[in-house]
Amino acid sequence: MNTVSADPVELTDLHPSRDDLLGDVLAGLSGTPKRLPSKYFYDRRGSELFEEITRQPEYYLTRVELALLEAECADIATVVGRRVHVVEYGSGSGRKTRLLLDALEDPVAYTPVEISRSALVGSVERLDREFGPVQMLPVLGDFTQPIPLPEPEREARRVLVFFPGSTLGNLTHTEAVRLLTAMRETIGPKGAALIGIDLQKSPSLIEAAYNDAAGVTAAFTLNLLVRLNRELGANFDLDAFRHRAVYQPGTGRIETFIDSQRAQTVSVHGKSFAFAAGEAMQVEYSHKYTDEGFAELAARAGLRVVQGWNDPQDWFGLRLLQPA
Ligand code: SAH
Ligand code: AVI
Repeated sequence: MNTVSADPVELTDLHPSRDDLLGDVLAGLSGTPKRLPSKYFYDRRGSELFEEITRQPEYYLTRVELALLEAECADIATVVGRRVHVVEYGSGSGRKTRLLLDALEDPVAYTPVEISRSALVGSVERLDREFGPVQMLPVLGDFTQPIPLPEPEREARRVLVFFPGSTLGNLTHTEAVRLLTAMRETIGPKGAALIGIDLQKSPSLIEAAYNDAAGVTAAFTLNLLVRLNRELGANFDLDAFRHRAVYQPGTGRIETFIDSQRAQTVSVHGKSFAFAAGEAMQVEYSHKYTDEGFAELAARAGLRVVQGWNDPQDWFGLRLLQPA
């Protein structure tokens, strides 16, 4: 770990992708079926494309969660209490953070944990300007790995983990329980976690959100191959692969694939990988939850749902968790 000055805010750099990208990609391409981890979508261009996705009419998640936060932030702030240290996983542009920090009474510090350097630096610069008294303690890191929590100068009454966007849904249930368990340790006995979850609804609405007409989600997915070409010296032919996202009602998740359009061989860091015509490489899950399903995941991690807020259509929910 080293700390570099991003004047006036100090950024703790845990070097999230440097060591893992090559090993994860080689392992993922060697398996059957081939897989790539979705956390590697978020280089600078990937973070920009994600923001563009949030502005697509089909991608209801951001619009609905922002409106839900606007409507319920005052209530959430009352339940959470004053002088908290907010720790946010996968904070992205920080648009939702603003609403939370604004509503909370005298928040002490803000620790975003982000894998995307450009998203982290941009959001912290904006938030620092807007929330001067809140100490900014950004961490460039992978939230699936142990994250040492920075210590704020002012003592906080409790830690609040904020994890909006249904980013939890990008993890398998086993990975989600592992992350929620680590979260319980991070918040300690007095802490709480506020998690955004996309709820199960009409499959056609869900599927449309991941297959927008403008093709932004497809560009976001395929940008992963652009990144591998640049950073790992791979030679994926962008015209020979296609994005495909399918909702599986049985598992309640969107499964996103990159399909090979023809038989071809791709070289990554000097190693060759053969793709059959039509072969699918699995690159992302986006789980949609039921109340019972989410409460069960939380319980497996030693957490219980103490309060919940849904939008008027029950499309998206925020759940406040505390140690059971
Ligand atoms: N919370 C924001 C952004 C969601 S996009 C919102 O609700 O709109 C998911 C964000 O999580 C991206 O900014 C991405 O860079 C980050 N992310 C994904 N996997 C991560 C990981 N393993 N560790 C840290 N950040 C991660
Ligand atoms: C960040 N995450 C919750 C988004 C999602 O909906 O799964 C990422 C995304 N993938 C395609 N579109 C958006």
